[in-house]
Amino acid sequence: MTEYLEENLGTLVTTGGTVIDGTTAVAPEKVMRARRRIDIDDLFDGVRSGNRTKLAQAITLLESTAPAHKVLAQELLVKLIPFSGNALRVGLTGVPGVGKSTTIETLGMHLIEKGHRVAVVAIDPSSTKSGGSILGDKTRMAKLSAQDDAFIRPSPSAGTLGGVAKATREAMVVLEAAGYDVVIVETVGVGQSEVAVAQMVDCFAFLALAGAGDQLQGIKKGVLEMADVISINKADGANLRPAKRAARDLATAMRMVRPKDAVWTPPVLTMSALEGDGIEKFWEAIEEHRDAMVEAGMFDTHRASQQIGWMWSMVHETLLQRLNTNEGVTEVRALVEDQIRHGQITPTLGAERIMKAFDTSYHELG
Ligand SMILES: Nc1nc2c(ncn2[C@@H]2O[C@H](COP(=O)(O)OP(=O)(O)O)[C@@H](O)[C@H]2O)c(=O)[nH]1
Ligand SMILES: [Mg+2]
Repeated sequence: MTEYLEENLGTLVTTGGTVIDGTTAVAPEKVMRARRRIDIDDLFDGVRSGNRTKLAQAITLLESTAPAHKVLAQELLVKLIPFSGNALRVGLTGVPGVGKSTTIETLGMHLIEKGHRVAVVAIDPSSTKSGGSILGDKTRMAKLSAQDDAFIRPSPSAGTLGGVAKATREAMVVLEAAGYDVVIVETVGVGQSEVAVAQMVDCFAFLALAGAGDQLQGIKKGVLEMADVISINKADGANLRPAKRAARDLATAMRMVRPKDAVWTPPVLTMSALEGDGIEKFWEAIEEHRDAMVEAGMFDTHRASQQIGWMWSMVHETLLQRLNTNEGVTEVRALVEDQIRHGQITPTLGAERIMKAFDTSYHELG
């Protein structure tokens, strides 16, 4: 079995009968025991044939932090990857209340009418504390969630942003292998989650509102730099004119933002997710962006560099985990902190000592 894992999972190293998945040593017996309960071939067949229960189970497996499950999850992914990659991946962000869920409901129904199959996943860093907010409001997506051609998955409610982002990327693989050809990743405009989503999608869409007066609400320069499509939502009723004006102002402001890709200027649109006006144009802009990227030969290279970036972010996270649990570091950390507190050594020297303790202890283990 060890050989099998080595052959199939580049990420796994084996040492003395112990499987190491980068962070945790997993005893082969544990993997064996988990394998008796979880049938990877059965999950694979279920996902490929569009069985929703199996699909949900597969994603749950990917979200699991149990070391033995992680091994099985990677095994499932390796089988599914050849069947993935065929969806248009769209990120959607904006402050709470801007209308993301409403947009997904209206857009999702529009896409299904056009013959697409739509999957929705979420990254919500607040869900760890609040017990889930994004997509918790399935009532806003009542119609979409009742569709056979839609699959809606709330954000995993536990784990670090890195862990949740990993689970979401991997869920995308599974959803694509299940035949969904549009995957929408929703996030809130909080912290680093927007960056994480921008790094896993083909098109990053940003929703904003026209505020009281002529102020634009909830706009950070950083998010404008990441956006491929911008839309001012709630352009309806008395809000229509302010929304149009806000869109013009924002389009002007966008000229000051460094373009992300030379071949594409992010359009600033207006729409009413509630009434449906402008939703079609919103989708057209997303498709035009894709076409421009494909034509420039940048679509696939963008995805490839995302994959490489993803690998490095996992390396960083793993290193950090190892550092935090390293015995040598644990031994010296209190002393080093104390020396810095009393001005006996500089932070630079302290960092050197921590790293030396880490290196030494790490090599001794190996
Ligand atoms: N008037 C108007 N209200 C909207 C529109 N889109 C969303 N809303 C309302 O704004 C509130 C928040 O919408 P929601 O989709 O839950 O926002 P989210 O937090 O970004 O997901 C709800 O009461 C929606 O009905 C719109 O286009 N026009
Ligand atoms: Mg919502």
